[in-house]
Amino acid sequence: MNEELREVAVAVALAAGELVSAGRPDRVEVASTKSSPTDVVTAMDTASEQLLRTELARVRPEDGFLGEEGGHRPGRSGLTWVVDPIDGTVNYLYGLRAYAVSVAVVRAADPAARPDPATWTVLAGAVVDPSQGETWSAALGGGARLTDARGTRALTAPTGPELGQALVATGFGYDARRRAEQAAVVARLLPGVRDLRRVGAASLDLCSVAAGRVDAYYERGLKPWDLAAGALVAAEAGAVVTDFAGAAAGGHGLVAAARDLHPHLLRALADAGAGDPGVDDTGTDDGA
Ligand code: LIP
Repeated sequence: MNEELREVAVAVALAAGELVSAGRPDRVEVASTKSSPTDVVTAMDTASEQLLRTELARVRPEDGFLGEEGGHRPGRSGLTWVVDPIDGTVNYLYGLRAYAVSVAVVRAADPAARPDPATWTVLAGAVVDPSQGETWSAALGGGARLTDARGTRALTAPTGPELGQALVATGFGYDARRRAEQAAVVARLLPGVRDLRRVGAASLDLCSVAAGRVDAYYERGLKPWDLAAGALVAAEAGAVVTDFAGAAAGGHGLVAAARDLHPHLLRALADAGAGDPGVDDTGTDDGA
């Protein structure tokens, strides 16, 4: 079944990816804002989510749906589709190429409740990067794959360098106080690693860990839809994905790294204060 779910995730993510890339106007307007003035929504975010919601309701009518823009609709099957219609919306707004459509299906611990990364099981997922023509996918127990113009290949994450040689990706939230905390962590971590990368789309950062394009990625404050599919791609490729304490990842923290690097990075992040109590730290992964 997980392979069938992977195919559904890939098919609907490709359709939404085509919509947002072919339909991108030369000048993208901000339609509205959410948690802060820099947390923007474009008309394409909404159109992409509507396409995903409609297609998934057609092919999987019993399943639930949780989308970044439209919230949660419970299902009857015990499975819920968790979608980010455009991950990297600010990049999309500015015409930068690093944006993706992320689609995952999860089995939540409590089928009636809003799916929570700390307790859910991701069964399958797909991340479509229209600009690169790349489709990343994974099925629980079925491995991770990358499909591009050269064909489809299985992904196996490298074991990783020692910390001082590690190329680490990270990200910053939409809350200015949170960004100040994240900048302080970066200032403490940076001298101890090779370098940092800020791509602007968690789903692509996680897939880059799976492919060894970076050695690690960490971020705090992610929403369920930012991490659902990419975390499975990274884990199925053999990387380790946890929170700052080595437990299940979620909005309170996510660290994805090559297997041998992960414990060393966890220690360095703890020393840098990445998991310390901070702004807006409600402990819940409530995205809306
Ligand atoms: C983005 C994440 C990214 C984070 C941004 C933003 P969005 O998601 O993918 O990792 O640093 O602040 O949350 O808002 O483009 O879906």
